[in-house]
Amino acid sequence: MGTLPETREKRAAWLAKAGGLAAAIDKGLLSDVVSLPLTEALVLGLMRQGITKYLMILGHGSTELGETLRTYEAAGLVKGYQFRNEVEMAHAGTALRWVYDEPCAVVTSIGPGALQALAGSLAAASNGVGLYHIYGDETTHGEGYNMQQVPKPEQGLFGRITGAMGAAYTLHAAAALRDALRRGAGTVFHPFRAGPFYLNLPLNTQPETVTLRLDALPVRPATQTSMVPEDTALRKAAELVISCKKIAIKTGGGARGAAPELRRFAEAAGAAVVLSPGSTGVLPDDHPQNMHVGGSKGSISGNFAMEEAELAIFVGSRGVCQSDCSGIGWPNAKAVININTDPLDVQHYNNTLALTGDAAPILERLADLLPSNTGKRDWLSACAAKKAEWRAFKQARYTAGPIRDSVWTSPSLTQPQAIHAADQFARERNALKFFDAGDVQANGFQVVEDNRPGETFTESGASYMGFAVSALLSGGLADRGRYGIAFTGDGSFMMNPQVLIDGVEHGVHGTILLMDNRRMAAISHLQLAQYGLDYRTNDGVAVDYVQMAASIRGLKALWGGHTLDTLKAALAEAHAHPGLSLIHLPVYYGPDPLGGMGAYGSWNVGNWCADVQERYAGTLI
Ligand SMILES: Cc1ncc(C[n+]2csc(CCOP(=O)(O)OP(=O)(O)O)c2C)c(N)n1
Repeated sequence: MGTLPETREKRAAWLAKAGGLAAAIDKGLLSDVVSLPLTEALVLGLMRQGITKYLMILGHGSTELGETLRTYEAAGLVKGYQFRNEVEMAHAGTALRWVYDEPCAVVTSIGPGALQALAGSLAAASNGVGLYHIYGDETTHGEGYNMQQVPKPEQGLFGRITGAMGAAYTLHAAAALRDALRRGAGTVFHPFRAGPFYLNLPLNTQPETVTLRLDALPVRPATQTSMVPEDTALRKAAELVISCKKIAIKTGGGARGAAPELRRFAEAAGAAVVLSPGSTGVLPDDHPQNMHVGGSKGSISGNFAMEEAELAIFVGSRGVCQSDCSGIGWPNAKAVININTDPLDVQHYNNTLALTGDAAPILERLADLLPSNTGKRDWLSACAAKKAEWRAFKQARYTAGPIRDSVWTSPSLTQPQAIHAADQFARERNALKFFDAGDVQANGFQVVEDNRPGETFTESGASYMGFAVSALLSGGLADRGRYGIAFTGDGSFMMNPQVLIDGVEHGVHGTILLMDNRRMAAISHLQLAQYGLDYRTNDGVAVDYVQMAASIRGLKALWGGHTLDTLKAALAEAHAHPGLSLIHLPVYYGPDPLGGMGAYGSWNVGNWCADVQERYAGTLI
C-alpha cells in the first residue's frame, strides 16, 4: 500500500484518494524512499508547508514545473492562477499572504519574467511578507548561452541577483531539494523578518529525478513562543515612563498585532500615540491619545507629539525615512525605549533602552508595572488641542466643495474629499482598503479613520506604484476573499492595468477608484516644493478610463462625476456589481491649499538634503 504508483497522473490521483499529502503521511503510507521528478517533489514539498496556490506566467523556463502543476491541479491537489504581468502577479501573491495569511508560490520563466517578478517582490521584502518566488534559471551544464539568461560568462548570476534581494537558493542538483525547502520555510515563515524566498530552477535540473522520503520534507516551522526581556529591563523602562513628562509612542507595522496591549499601555503611561502609515487602526481614530500619522507627510498633531516628546517609545518600527522625518523628527527626545523583535532594528536610535521581543506581551508587562496615574495631564491636554486643530484642518478640506483646475471643465472633487467619502463607505461595509503610491497614498493615510488594524493596506515599505490595484486580486485567490477598494492614481493604475482582465478572470469582487489628475502629482508637488517648477510629471493625453474598462466583458465601468453625490452613487453601484468595477473620478490638481492635506516634517531628499543632514548631525537620539 505504501508504494507510489509509477506515473505523475497516477500518483496525483492516488494522493487525492488518500486524502492528500498530510493524510497519506499520517497514515504511514509515504515512509519509503521514492524517486520522483524534481518538480513533483518540489510541489509536494511546498504542499507539506501548506502551499497549494500557484500564481504563474509560464515560459520555456518553467514548462516542466507547469506539467507537474497541471497534473496535480487535475487531481484537485493544487490550484493554479494565470496572470498577465509578473509585477502584478508578485503583488497579488504578496497581498494574498499579507491580507489573508495564505502563503503561495509565484512562478515565472527564466530571464525577463523572473526579473519582473523580482522587481515586484520588493513590496514583499519591504513589508516583511513571506512567499515563494520560483524562477526558471540557466542550465547547470554550461553547454552555451541560454536564451534570456544574464548574458555574461559567469556562473550563478540569478542566484546572486535574487540573493541580494532576500534569501535565495539555486536547485543546482535535485538532491538539494530538502535543504532548499528547509531554508525556504525559514524565510517564508520567519517569525519577525519574513520575506520572499527565491528558488531558482535550472532548466536542466527540473526534469531530473530526486530520491528521497516524502515524509522527510520539512514542514512549516512551529510558531516560537513569545520573547519577553528580563524584569530588570522592563522595570527600568517603567521608571523612565514614570519620570518623563512628555512621552510619544511611535507605532510601526510590528504594532499591528498588539492593538489592545498598545492601548492599555498608552493609557497607563499617559503617552501620545503617533502612527506610521502602515499602522493606522492600532488605536481607534477618535481615541483622545491617537495623534494620527507622523513623518514628512504626517499630521499637525502627530508631528507635534514627535517634536515635543522627551521620551520616544518605538513599537515595531524600523524608522523609515518618510515616516520618521529622516532621523530628525525627535529634536527634544533625550531617551528612547525601543520594542522590536529584530535585534538590529531595536538598536536603531542612540540612548536606547532596548526591549527586544514581542510587542504584545512586553506592552502588557510594562502596563502592569505602571501606577494608576503617571501624572501626564498637561502633556495630554496639549496633544488634545493639536488633535482638535488637525480635525478642524481636515474638516475644512472635506467641506470646501469641488475646486476648478486647468484640466477638467467643471470644478472637481479633491483627493481628500474623495478619499474621505470612500473611506466612510468602506468602513460602513467592512470593506478592505488598498492604497497605491503618490498623493493618493499620502492623502490616504492622512485621511482614513481606521478603528482596527487590517482595515487599510498601504504598501508604504516600497510605495510601489500599481501595488494596490494588483493587491485587489488577492480577494479572488483567497479561500474567503473580501470586497475591497483599491485607491489609485492615473499614474499608478497604468503601471498594472492588467488587473482589469485578471480581476475578471479570477472572480474578484472589488472596486478600483481611479483618481485622475492627469499627472503624477506627488512628484509634481515635490518638484514645486523643492525647485519651484514641475518637470516631466504629466502629459497631455486624455484617457477615457470608463471606455477602456468597459471594453472588458464582465467589468462594470463607471464615471464618478464631479460631486460627492455622484461619487457616492458610483461607489454604491460599483459595490452592488458582483465582480470587478472601476470608477473613473476626475480630481483637482493645483495650488489651492484646500486641495491637499499638506506636509509637516522633514525628508532627506532633493535640495533639502544639506539642511536635513546638518540637523541630523546635531541629534541626540
Ligand atoms: C513603480 C514606481 N515607479 C515610480 C515611483 C515614484 N513615484 C512615486 S509616486 C509617483 C507618482 C504617482 O502618480 P499617481 O499614481 O498618478 O498618483 P498622484 O500622485 O497623482 O496622486 C511616482 C512616479 C514609484 N513609487 N513606483
